[in-house]
Amino acid sequence: MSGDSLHTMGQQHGRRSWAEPWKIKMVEPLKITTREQRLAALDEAGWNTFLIKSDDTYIDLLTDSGTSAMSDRQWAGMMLGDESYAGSRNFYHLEAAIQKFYGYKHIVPTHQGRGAEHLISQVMIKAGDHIPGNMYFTTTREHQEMAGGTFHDVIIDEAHDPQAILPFKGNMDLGKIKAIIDQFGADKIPYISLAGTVNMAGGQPVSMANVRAIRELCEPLGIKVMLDATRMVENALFIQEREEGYADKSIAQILLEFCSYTDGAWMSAKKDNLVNIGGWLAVNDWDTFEELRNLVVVFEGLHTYGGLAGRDMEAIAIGIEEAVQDDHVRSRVGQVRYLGELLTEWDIPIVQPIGGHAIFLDAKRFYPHLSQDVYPGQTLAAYLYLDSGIRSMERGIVSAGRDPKTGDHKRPKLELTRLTIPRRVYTQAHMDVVAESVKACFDAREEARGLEMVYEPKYLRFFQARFKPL
Ligand code: PM9
Repeated sequence: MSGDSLHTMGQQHGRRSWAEPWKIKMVEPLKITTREQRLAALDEAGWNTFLIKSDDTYIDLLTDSGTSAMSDRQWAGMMLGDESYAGSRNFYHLEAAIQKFYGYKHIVPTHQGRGAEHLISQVMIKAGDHIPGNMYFTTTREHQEMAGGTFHDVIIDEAHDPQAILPFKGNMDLGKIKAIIDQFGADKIPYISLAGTVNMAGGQPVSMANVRAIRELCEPLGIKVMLDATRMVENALFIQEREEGYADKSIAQILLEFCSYTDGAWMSAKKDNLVNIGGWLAVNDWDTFEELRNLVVVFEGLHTYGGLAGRDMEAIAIGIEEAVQDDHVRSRVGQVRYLGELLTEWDIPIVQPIGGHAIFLDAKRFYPHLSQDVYPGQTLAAYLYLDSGIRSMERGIVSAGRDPKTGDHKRPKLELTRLTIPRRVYTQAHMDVVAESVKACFDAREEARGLEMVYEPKYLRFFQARFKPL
């Protein structure tokens, strides 16, 4: 069939679909288990999806972290790894890619995002400092608290309401930042912790107008603006789609402009940068860079590898360039939307609007008969696994942990179960299977009983806690 007749056919049928901008060169078989096997696996894993073996998992939506499929160019780059201890050429490729696409001056590689969070927190935060941020992230806040800081959530109120429809639900409330400045003084605020597409709020974006306003407020007061750039590329797509003046700008242009309003960034390259391991820190200020460069050799490795192999740095450098291609970002977020729209059509409660990297099931509305004390988000993740072997992650009271001062549970308003879509890994047919399994759990929702926590680790308890069904 000629190109012309294909085109005519599309018009006759009145639809033009989008498709992934890649084809599959290598496949990894998936294992389908029986319900009995899954029940045994759940019992063994203490009803915590983090403790289930991946071999017992069918479609793995635990996280989009380190789970991307790399491209043939990235794999080819791996073969060009320069594994010299010092001055690996791949470091310079990585440095050049970050400078070109994110615009920062000085770069420190780290083994992954939390390695970068550790270093930046130790260098910038003093005991008694206060850090305003747009909703907490688990590892980010842990490092800020371990460095002696107190985190304050300054995201707009609507971000805590899963049903509030706003284009930029990840925005910070400037009034809340001003109140913290008034209460503690600007000298007690080393930086604003600004995340692109806010993970715990459902992957909700921040507008360009908001980052510009934050910059204008903070710069005269000497408060730095530091970006968690982990999913900033996805944030750029929302700006292109929703913010006036950006429809004709490329993702790369939007990313560069956004970063220009910030003083530096930390990055889990395992997400947007399309690799299985890696992270980095980038700052514009030389003195901060010098301190980071001194500290990286203590915790991560020499400042030209930071815990990474040369081949890993090469894969990140190539991944950065692939990640900012408009067709890539559109199809990545498009797949998330496809799943979200199916669930919305079936009246299944999810966080709206649909975010960038995941669908967040609203466990409070899914299981209205379960109180937060019996962990509805964790329960839903367990029942979904039991139904089909699909693995998801709790993002509610278990993830929130305990208040370090009082020891009480932190009780987030959002009690969610996250279906996180790895990049370039699953097809739309997989999304259909996922949606149908969620629907089966929704239809059987009244049968769900909650869980009891029987083992609670001290730090980041959601990773290793164990539960028993009630
Ligand atoms: N995020 C996620 O699944 C990995 C597991 S932690 C539950 O969402 C942000 C916004 C992240 C993030 C990790 C990190 C830490 C920093 N910021 O996992 O250490 O979403 O590379 O990055 C996970 P690393």
